[in-house]
Amino acid sequence: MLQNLEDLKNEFSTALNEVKDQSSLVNLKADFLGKKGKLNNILKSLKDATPEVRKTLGMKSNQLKETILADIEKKMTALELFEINERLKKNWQDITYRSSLRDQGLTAAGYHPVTIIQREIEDIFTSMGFEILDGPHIENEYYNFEALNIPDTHPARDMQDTFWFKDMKHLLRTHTSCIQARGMEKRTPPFKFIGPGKVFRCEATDASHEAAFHQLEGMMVGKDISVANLIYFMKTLLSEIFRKEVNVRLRPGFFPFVEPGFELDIECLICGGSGCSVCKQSGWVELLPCGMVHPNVLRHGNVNPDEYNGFAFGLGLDRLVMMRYGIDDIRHLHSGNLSFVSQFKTF
Ligand code: FA5
Repeated sequence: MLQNLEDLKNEFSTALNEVKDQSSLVNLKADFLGKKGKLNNILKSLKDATPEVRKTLGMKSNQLKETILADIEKKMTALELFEINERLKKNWQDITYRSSLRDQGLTAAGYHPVTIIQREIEDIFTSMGFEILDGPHIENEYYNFEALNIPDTHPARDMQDTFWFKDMKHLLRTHTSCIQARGMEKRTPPFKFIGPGKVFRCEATDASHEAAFHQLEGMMVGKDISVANLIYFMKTLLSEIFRKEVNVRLRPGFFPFVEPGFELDIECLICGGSGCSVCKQSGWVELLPCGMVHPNVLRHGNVNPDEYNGFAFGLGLDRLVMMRYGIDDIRHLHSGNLSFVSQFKTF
């Protein structure tokens, strides 16, 4: 009988090795440990054995039962894992947004062209050691005007038609220059940063004007910074963005927060300079006003103008995007039209 138990153990090991799925394993368990199973058959014959043999065989058969149960449990866990992996292999799906859209026969939309160019500019400036700052869309008049050397009664407040809140103290920021006013306060020179974002003006729209558009502010403050430094950074920006020679012109421009101030225009890439609705028939597009930071602005930012100076610029991001991609109306950018947006790719 002991030999029978030993044979049963070997038989079970061989059978277990051949089991390839969970249902066969369940059957195997019933075959060996079930009421009418092989182990019980051996135990039935115990009734004719002597008490000593019964005791030894009872103990041995219990041990065998425990071993079989443990082996079955181990095998069950391994089979479950194997079956899950097989199912995963068969039913593999790329659940990323793009491919699930593709599976449904839809074309994935690209990034908005303003986002594409903004990120390119961020890369250009961070590679030159600039930080990227952010600021609130709802501003108070201090950061939008006063800190930028535009006091309450200054006529320059009318240069940018403003959406005021009812309290007449808060407004939708009219330019990203507020980011320079805020950024300066929290830094000690030397520092340099850019600040991209949406700005809002209460003005009528046309091919090159929107009421909500994007600017990208830049500021560098340190010792002995010159107009030559400003021009170097502007040239680097334009050559990186356009990757070809573009004609630019620098002319004097008035902004209360810079002295001297300049307007950097780009020859219109829509009409090649011959005149169109984007450049208002002038052949040039106002793109990049800039200048040397006014001492009063430095003072508002707790920077001593006798020790430090700097430059600032306020790039018109939407217009740059229009020039880069040859878009002949700014309103396309804000149309929310997916087939328009999905045409754009990075270089
Ligand atoms: C300013 O907003 C200044 N804060 C820029 C500046 C910063 C000057 C730092 C000096 C130093 P301006 O109003 O010109 O300047 O606007 C800057 C750029 O934004 C323009 O050159 C133009 O490219 C773009 N822009 C202005 N108004 C609109 C509009 N309504 N729609 C689309 N783009 C506009």
